[in-house]
Amino acid sequence: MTLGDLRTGLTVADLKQSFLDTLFCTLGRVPSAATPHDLYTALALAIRDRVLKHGVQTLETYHERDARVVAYLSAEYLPGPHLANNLLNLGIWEQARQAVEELGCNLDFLVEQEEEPGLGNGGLGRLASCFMDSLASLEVPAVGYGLRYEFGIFDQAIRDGAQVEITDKWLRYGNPWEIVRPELTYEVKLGGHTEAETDEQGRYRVRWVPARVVQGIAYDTPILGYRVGTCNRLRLWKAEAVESFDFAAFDHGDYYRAVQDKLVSENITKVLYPNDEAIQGKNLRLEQQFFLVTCSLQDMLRVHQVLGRPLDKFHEKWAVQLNDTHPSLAVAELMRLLVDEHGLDWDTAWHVTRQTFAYTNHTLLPEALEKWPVSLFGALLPRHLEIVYEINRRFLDEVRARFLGDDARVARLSLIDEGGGRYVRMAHLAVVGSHKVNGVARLHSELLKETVLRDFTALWPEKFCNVTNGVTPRRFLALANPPLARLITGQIGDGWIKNLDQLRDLEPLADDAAFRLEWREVKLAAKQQLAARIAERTGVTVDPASLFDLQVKRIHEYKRQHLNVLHILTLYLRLKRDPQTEVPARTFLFAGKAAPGYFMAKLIIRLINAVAQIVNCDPAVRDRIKVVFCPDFNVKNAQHLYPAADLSEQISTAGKEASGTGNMKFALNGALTIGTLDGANVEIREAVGPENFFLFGLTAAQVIERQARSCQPCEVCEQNAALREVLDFIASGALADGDTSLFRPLVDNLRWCDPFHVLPDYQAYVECQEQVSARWRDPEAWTRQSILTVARMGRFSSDRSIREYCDHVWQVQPMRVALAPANPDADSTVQPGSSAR
Ligand code: NBG
Repeated sequence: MTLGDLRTGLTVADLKQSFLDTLFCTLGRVPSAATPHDLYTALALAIRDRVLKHGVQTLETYHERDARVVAYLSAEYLPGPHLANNLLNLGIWEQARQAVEELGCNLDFLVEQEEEPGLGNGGLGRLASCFMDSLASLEVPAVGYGLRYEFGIFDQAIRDGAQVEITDKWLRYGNPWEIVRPELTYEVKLGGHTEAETDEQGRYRVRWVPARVVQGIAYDTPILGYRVGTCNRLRLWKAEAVESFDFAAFDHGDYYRAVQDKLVSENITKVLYPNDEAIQGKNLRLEQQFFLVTCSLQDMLRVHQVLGRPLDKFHEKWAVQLNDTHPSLAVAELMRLLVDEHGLDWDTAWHVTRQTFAYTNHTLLPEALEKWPVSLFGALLPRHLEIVYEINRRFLDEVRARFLGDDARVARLSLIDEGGGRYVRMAHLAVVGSHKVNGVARLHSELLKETVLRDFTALWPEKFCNVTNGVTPRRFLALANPPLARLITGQIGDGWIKNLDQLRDLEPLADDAAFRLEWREVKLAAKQQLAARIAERTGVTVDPASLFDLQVKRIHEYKRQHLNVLHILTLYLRLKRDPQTEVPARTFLFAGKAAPGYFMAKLIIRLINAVAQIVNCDPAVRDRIKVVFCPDFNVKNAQHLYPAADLSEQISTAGKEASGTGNMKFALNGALTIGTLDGANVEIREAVGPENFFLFGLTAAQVIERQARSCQPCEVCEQNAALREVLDFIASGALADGDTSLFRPLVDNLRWCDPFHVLPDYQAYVECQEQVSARWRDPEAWTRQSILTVARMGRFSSDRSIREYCDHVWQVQPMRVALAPANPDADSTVQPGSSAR
């Protein structure tokens, strides 16, 4: 059997025919009756055919050559729309444009129809997707495992200045990128109890008798690399009822209960948890985590066995990365599968487990360090609790032997937190069960070793390393900013797309006045486009010639959007008092979602919108400063924001932002950064040069020291009249139609607690912003710095991050996938049932 050009050919004629055929044969439409979404779907399916050709070839290659494979385990992914990315990676953007144009359609319009999978909260999920892109582009054998949430992160609307959450029905019109694999289903046990017995050979065996069983079913999405044969896959699990189990469990005829069971089972992958303050203790969340790890590990074990490999060599073929603690149950689950289900002895299984896993920590914030009440854990996963206890017993024996009599240390290291209530500490489980642990930026990795994982560092110093995050230049420059990509490619060729260090060749052009002019024109065009989108979506008009000052990311107190607001109000009050004040025109743009249960974050959104209301309407300042909150920040919308930024706000409290990746996306698109010494800012500043980075604020060490001295925020207020004036202004009700209660919690929190050190950084921030304004007045100098920034961002490609993981964590080599010609003459007879797919 061979595949014809119709399904795989890349010429305009092939694509055109394929598009029409798919529209007719798969969707049952003729062009005249098709909706925009039909047309999008037909094109997506036609392109998917091309991508799948790579996918099939890739799997064959991995199996034939018995590849060592990276399995990235993540509860979140934010891939963004697939169509445009696949066109870019296949290198057929122009052909596709022409093909649909000849049929009277516009490619940009079709691309715009795609609804993105919002299967993550923010940076962590987007990082997972950048990594999937880089793994494929670097030809590394890999699979991503995750959850197919029916409802992803909520869509955000702004009504009367406040966030409103709208259910994300992303699957409503179907998803052309996924392929369901009904034959790949795994049983997932939940609850119940365990029974111990001694088998015929006299071995101690434990049987888990669950109270419920559901099943996980695989949905695959192909992840194609950039201009390579490699196409890896993202395998997402959906929960379903095991009908045979349901129906056998009770009297026949109890149809309604059977249906009820189906509903309950499907709940597990119903919805993504927003990263609220209090998700811990939510049973369903623990069910999700277990569901993810058991399906994924059973899948890996199945492949391993189909290929005839021995189980005690599992770790030689799989390198499993735990993306934060969400999948850290995998440590206990692999032990259970190997010992209970496959009969390995404990020591062998433990060796395999530890060599298999590595763990990435993504936060130091105490509220985000997962711990589960022992009672809840034991009720859902009785066997896993026993296994955790056994791992802990053996581990603490080792600790006691090394640190004789140091009971405090034993308590600190234990997998069980006993200080008031008993909890399973998931980070400890992940560290004990992994051979490598990394943070996501140099500063973060250092702080990790000094703070939350300090005792582990003393125990196993060699286990800890750093891999600074990166972002994919395909999506965040080539795709998001075609005019800038073209300008760069026109000068230095397109090698930068695969090797971002080549941007360095732009450096000499910073001194070229003609190039600087082109650079400015590209930026201005991006700002004009964004201005048009803003006018359309919010009704606010902004001046593309003004300085575009952007802060886009999740709304959180530690990220300090409110510090940004204090600066805006400072300018505003200054302009009110003295309209002659020289303030270069600035447009302040915000975007980001607040967790639905995070009161203070939602109040910050209200504050931003209230300030926008006042400032944008006040004739005294109009045209000097404008404030806009762009609703519904997601990957798709973000791609319009980064290219239009002049200034990138990275102003988190030092020591709190593990890395940040938005900081990289902005700088890669030529924005200058104003920021603190936090997360990857530190390394970005080093790379672009301190003269090209607006630095302010306390260092992480100073923050810790202030905390130790329990400094009072009001002391700062007493010494700073401008700050007092701004806080009084907010408290006065002037931003809330005279209502003094609305923003009181926010002002009081700053005045009396200020847990994120906003006030002590205020003065430095305002002064630093004055330097920004001064620099902006010199467009040539600004442009020069913008070019140099881009030229020096090569290090922040996620390709670099992935190479570091490959070399220092996974020990995995790339494997070239040779593409068969479009019409292979060779026999490719299908042999059913022989596969390790
Ligand atoms: C986030 C950090 C970011 C970091 C991303 C990706 C979590 C738990 N952590 O600073 O806050 O860039 O992870 O590493 O979402």
